[in-house]
Amino acid sequence: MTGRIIQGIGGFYTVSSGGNEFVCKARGRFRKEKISPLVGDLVEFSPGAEGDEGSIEAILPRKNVLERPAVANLDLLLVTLACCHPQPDLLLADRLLVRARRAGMEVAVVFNKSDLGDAQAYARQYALSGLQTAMVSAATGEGRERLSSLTKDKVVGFAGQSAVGKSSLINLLCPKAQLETGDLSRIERGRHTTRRAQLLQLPEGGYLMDTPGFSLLELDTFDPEELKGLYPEFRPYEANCRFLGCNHVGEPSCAVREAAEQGLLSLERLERYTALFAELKEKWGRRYG
Ligand SMILES: Nc1nc2c(ncn2[C@@H]2O[C@H](COP(=O)(O)OP(=O)(O)O)[C@@H](O)[C@H]2O)c(=O)[nH]1
Ligand SMILES: [Mg+2]
Ligand SMILES: [Zn+2]
Repeated sequence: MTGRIIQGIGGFYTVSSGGNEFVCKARGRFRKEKISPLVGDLVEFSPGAEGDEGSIEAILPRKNVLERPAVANLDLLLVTLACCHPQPDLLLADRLLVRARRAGMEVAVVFNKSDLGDAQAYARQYALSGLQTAMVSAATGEGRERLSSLTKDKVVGFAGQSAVGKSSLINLLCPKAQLETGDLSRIERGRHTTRRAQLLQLPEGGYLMDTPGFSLLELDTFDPEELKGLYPEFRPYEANCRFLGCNHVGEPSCAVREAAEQGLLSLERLERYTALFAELKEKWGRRYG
């Protein structure tokens, strides 16, 4: 049988298949081959006889893998921010977008807590970048339809700073999830409510995954020349830059920069790109050190 791993605890995996759940152990050879099954994996398994656990026989090829949290095969990563409380950290959002795109995932940006403030100006930066955005309030339910249309039939992860309301949004879309939500002070004391990856199956199709919040995120070390490729909004302009291989970080006659100055792209996001480029360049320069 084939199914999807939705949870893994202490060597036991819950596999969802045809609306049923099966508890399975991974076969010994996975350990020998040093691959471990991940939440999100599509697997071949044999269900156990009455009362016994089944066993995972094979892991099907992965479409993508995220390391933290450890999860495979996400169709969409929703980078989640709050309109305020906490103040949106757009640089962190850009780091998450870069990371997810490098891992080959689709991305979209969600602003929660629309009942507390107006984040249209921030959302516009991402809309100008060709990203889907949603304004929602887990508290009032505003924007729920828009959010469900983004997540429908997909395996979706929510990522972002602590206390932006990731768990609350999952509860909004999937009330039976009843995830614990926390206030900021509790989180500041280091008590995270979400510890490990777990997929929740939606009755209308698809899966949602909560992730622990974080506020610091370093990019992996990779060639800074690759960064611009993770900003697909630059592509229509790049051919018009004066220099072949322009990185759009202050070179003369840069068409990407000009597009941003004309309001065709977000100048703020281009400036954060420039900062990330400098950071990567520095890391890349001392990669052997
Ligand atoms: N006013 C308001 N508060 C919210 C909203 N969504 C979540 N919260 C509150 O924000 C806090 C953090 O929410 P939580 O879902 O735990 O955030 P997480 O750390 O991202 O999972 C909790 O106190 C929630 O009740 C919202 O849309 N509006
Ligand atoms: Mg949470
Ligand atoms: Zn350029």
